[in-house]
Amino acid sequence: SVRPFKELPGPWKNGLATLYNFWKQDGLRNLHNIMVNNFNTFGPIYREKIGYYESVNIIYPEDAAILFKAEGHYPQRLRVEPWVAYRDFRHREYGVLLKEGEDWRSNRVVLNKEVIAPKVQGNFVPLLDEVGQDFVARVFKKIERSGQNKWTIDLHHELFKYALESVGSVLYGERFGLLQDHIDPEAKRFIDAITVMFKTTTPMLYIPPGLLRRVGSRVWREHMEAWDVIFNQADRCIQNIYRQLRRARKDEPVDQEKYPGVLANLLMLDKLSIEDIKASVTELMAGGVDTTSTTLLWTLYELSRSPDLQEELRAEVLSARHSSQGDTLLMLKRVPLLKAAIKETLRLHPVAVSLQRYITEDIVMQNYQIPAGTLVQLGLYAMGRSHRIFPHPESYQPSRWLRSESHYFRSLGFGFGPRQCLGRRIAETEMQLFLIHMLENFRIERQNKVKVRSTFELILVPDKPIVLTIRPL
Ligand code: HEM
Ligand code: 2DC
Repeated sequence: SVRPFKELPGPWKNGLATLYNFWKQDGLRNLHNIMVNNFNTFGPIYREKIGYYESVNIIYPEDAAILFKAEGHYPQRLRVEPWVAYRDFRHREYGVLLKEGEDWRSNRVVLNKEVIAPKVQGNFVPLLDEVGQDFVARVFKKIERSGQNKWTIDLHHELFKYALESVGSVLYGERFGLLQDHIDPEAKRFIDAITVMFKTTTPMLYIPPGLLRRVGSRVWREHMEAWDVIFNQADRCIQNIYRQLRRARKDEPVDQEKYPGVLANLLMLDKLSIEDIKASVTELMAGGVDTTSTTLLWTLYELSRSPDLQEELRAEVLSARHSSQGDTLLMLKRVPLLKAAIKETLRLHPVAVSLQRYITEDIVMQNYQIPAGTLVQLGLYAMGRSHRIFPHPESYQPSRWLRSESHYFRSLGFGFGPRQCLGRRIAETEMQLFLIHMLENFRIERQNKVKVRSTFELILVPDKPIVLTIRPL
């Protein structure tokens, strides 16, 4: 028979004791490892209370399927309170990331058509392809300047610029010029602010919102300052496009051929208020930097460790290039192994340590009763590394995604369902094009055999610099 909620194993009886243990284990940077340990100790389902938050944690794909069937019409994930508090404090509108209920849904429906519907990929490809080509040109320049026919570097900053340039070109239909030698210092400030914003979120994650401003006033101040930089920079970009549009309307014709960018389309569509558009476009701009760049860095790291796989991917890319005869959109349909490589990177190195939903109905998982309203977390990092779910989980094998075995609820790097990552289409296109251009032009080699692990800075990032050597083919 089904067992009651109160019999669930796990540290849920004393939230403060768990919070204390959490600090002792350096839980702030180790959240992903603590979850792995908890699954090892308690089994595939456990209940936990850390300070203020109570959740049920699961790891199996079958349970993920049950979870997402119970997410309801307005799926809700864990609210990142410091992000909400910033907006409340500054009287700024929430974007889709933080909206809830009907307000979330009506905004999301409009945004979906502009940023994630399959047909928009055709608009993004020429823009993102150009950014990819510029990145290659920049690498060639660096190689030439080195005088050694190679470039040895920790690419993370270059990738931040690539990612911001990419998301900027799609949102605004314009280039920032971040892949040139001299970049706008404001852009650098924006990039740094996002990293600080993520980093300063973690210490405040388990503290009740009311205490937020009083406790850890320094983190809170840094957090506020980071968001201020992010919002001011985004406001400037948005104002700029808004002005251009108004001028164009007066002076006649907008170029009908050229794709004007997500923001201009949203403004012309006139279905969302200006404040709603600003809020969500700011989130897209901020969400589009560390996420894709980190995933690309992990992918290059893995490819540098598997030269044979790198050759196999290169062969696939070269053959797709040849057979698609200059049609880049078509080319993207002919690189299944490359797409599998991105999935494989997100299996071992997910951006999000977990996916979470408040369930809207009573459910049964692993034979335990879970009441409606409970926060259920799927341990994405732990799932990707579980040998019960993925044979030889430690080995990077993109081809596992092309075999006929079941992939049911196993590839969840971007989340699931109507609340999944809004930037997914941009992220995937941008990452595929980057890897295509890199593989076509360069060989990626590792500098040393140091094993790099993940560390939790709200998103999971490498715990040490990844230094690679890039050589022309
Ligand atoms: C939400 C992952 C890139 C914007 C999410 C979620 C995940 C995720 C796991 C939560 C989904 C859920 O709860 O089901 C990733 C990964 C990325 C990436 C792995 C790249 C490798 C981006 C980019 C953007 C972006 C490039 C912006 C252009 C967003 C937004 C949401 C979101 C706005 C909130 C959507 C909503 O609540 O309706 N992302 N993301 N992400 N992401 Fe991403
Ligand atoms: C962090 O316990 C760990 O895509 C918490 O682009 C639970 C949690 C809740 C929401 C997750 C967050 C974690 C990680 C970062 C995510 C976020 C939802 C969206 C956000 C996954 C797992 C991210 C990175 C967005 C950020 C956009 C923002 C900069 C405007």
